[in-house]
Amino acid sequence: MGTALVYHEDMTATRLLWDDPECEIERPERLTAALDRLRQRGLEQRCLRLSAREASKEELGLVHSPEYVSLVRKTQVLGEEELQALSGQFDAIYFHPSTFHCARLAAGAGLQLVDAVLTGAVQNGLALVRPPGHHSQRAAANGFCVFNNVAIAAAHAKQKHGLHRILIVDWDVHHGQGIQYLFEDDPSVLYFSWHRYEHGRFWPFLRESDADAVGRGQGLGFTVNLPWNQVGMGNADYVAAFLHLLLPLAFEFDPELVLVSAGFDSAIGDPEGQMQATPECFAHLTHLLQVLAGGRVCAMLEGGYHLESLAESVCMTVQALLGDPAPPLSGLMVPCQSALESIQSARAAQAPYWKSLQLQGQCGQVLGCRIPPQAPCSGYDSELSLDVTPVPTSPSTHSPEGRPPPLLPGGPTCKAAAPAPAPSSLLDQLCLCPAPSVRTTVALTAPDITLVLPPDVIQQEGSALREETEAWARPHESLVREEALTALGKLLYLLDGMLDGQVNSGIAATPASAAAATLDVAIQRGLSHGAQRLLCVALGQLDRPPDLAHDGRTLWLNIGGKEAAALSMFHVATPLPVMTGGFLSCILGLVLPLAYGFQPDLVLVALGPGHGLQGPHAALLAAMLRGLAGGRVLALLEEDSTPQLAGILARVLRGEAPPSLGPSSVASPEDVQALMYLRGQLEPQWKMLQVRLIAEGPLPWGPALPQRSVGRAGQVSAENQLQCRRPAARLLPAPPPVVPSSPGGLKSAKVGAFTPQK
Ligand code: X5A
Ligand code: ZN
Repeated sequence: MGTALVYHEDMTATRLLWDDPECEIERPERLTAALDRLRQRGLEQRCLRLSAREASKEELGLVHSPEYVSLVRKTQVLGEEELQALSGQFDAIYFHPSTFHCARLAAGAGLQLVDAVLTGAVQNGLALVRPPGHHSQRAAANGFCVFNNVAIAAAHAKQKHGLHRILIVDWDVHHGQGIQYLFEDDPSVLYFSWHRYEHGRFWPFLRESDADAVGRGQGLGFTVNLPWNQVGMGNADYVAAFLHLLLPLAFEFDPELVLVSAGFDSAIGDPEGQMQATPECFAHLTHLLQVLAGGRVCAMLEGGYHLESLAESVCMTVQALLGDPAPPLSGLMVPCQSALESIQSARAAQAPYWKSLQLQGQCGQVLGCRIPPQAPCSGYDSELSLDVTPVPTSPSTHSPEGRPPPLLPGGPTCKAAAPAPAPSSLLDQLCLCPAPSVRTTVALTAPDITLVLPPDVIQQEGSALREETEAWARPHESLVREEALTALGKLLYLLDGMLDGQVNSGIAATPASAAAATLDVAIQRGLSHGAQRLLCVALGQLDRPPDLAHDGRTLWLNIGGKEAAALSMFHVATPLPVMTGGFLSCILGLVLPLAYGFQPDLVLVALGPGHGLQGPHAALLAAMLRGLAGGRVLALLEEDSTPQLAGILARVLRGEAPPSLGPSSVASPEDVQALMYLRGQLEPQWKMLQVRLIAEGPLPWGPALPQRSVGRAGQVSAENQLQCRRPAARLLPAPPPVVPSSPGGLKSAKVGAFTPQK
């Protein structure tokens, strides 16, 4: 299934006819700049192009009053002076004789996109529209917006497709107060907006844009506002907001559809937003949303006034929708103090309504913390700079100042000197090189596994040279057996393909008895072959290789250990959470913050003996880890894993959405305790873990938690089912077969000894 791009060139017609400094930034070139860049990058050609239609009177009536719609209709025949006079009755609005036509196309484009996604014609898509919509209200135009495109699409998805849970993510830098007003008491629409607020001193200057506006009546807790009180918010702040606020609620809500009010005035260079997030950040935000709702994501353009920044950010969004790996984020991944305060106050305001926030809140109190004085945002008054893509990771990304401090109090000595800022690091290359032609390769050893692989996933036949394989195997007793050697040879060949940039991601299998040794070799090989920072997520009974250096080049994370323990900041173990809710908070609250903070250029994820992970959980983990290292992820499986597990991993690694997990369960007390313990240990060093303001300096290291048996994620007891935040469950109707699918997608390619799967 592909990606739709909905557009109509008529939407370039509306424009400002008189002098108005506030409105002049909303101009036709916004659309043409974005579209031209999509064409230049070959992205438009990979999408299913849909020509926008006009929304009908009835469809506009889902959200707007009939009187307002006819008022806007009448602007078609007004002269310039009358248009200007009418415009003056609204805040930040201009009308043009073409406004009614354009605004009906903009709303219609959203409807077409939602129909294409909900009928199964495409997986996801973007509507490139003008005028924008999210400020528009039942009977009022506002902030360049005439009809509320996203709100109309949501109402339509409910009415025509029978949906019960829709998530709206408004990443535009302005508060979409229009959407908030329209769904304020509606529990079937969860509305999330972050916005420049500056304690109420930024447009639209509304008290109800603050974090304590959480909805009303039945809709309490279904409005989520994250006000930014300083400008200069960047990649780390945005990712932290997703990991620690939006995504926990979104998983608990379990949406059937995600609508994005995709304004790019929240990107660097924009004159309205004054923020610092780089275009690649939007690939990550999109990627993070694609794990929801089975990947049904409909993005609709809102703001975005710096043409260069807008065009790049639109490309990043479409790339992610197409399933391409996200380029690594540049800059230090340390959220600023003001962002942390905002995230914390939104979490506090929402905590009464969301189980996923409650348990952690309690633990925060147990740990006891004091609030440090406010620090300014990094880069808050810095000069705007927007690199023309590709944006190379600046050497400062790798500088020691940004790395966590070298020594952990109480932990073993570990030298965390930052890896030398090698100009040839994979991370730098990732930014400069085109994506590998082969996206995913599967190197399996058991030929009897009948894998149903997507056509562009390559089955690898090749193997490393025998002598080389034996040399790597020599120190390991468990690698002397012939089967283990064969598997290792294939793994080394695949790993080399990834490190040399021929292949993006892969899956390799190994006999269970050789899993630990094979992983050890894979780490050594990765580090000696160009990886600067290697993240290893080991599930099940896999011990950290004994001679792995504590030099900051490897971050070892074991999920499935007996107890939660941080032996150093680069060596972390946690038990496998028992409940789905615990698994999710482990991923969002521990694994991804560490991973984003570490900025690896290679990720190994090993499902070792007794990993206990169910397919959907493994798929979610792999899908989310794919956001790191430019998608350079190697999954290591046991040979006797089911074809289903290998198949689902192959699909998410090539960019398909993981299946949704369904109703969530709350985390067990043990899950929460383990997570809180590790956060307490690691927060001082890994700033992306922070969800509350903690004391400057390290927290005291407490005693290790008592041992507990290894549980299984996903076993949900009835009393732990969450019902309250999930309005009436109802399955989506089976998508009827519809129209042509996207012509895009990567073709099978033959590279070296990689041969296409039949
Ligand atoms: C859609 C959008 C902004 C209006 C700003 C008025 N509107 N000062 O970004
Ligand atoms: Zn905006």
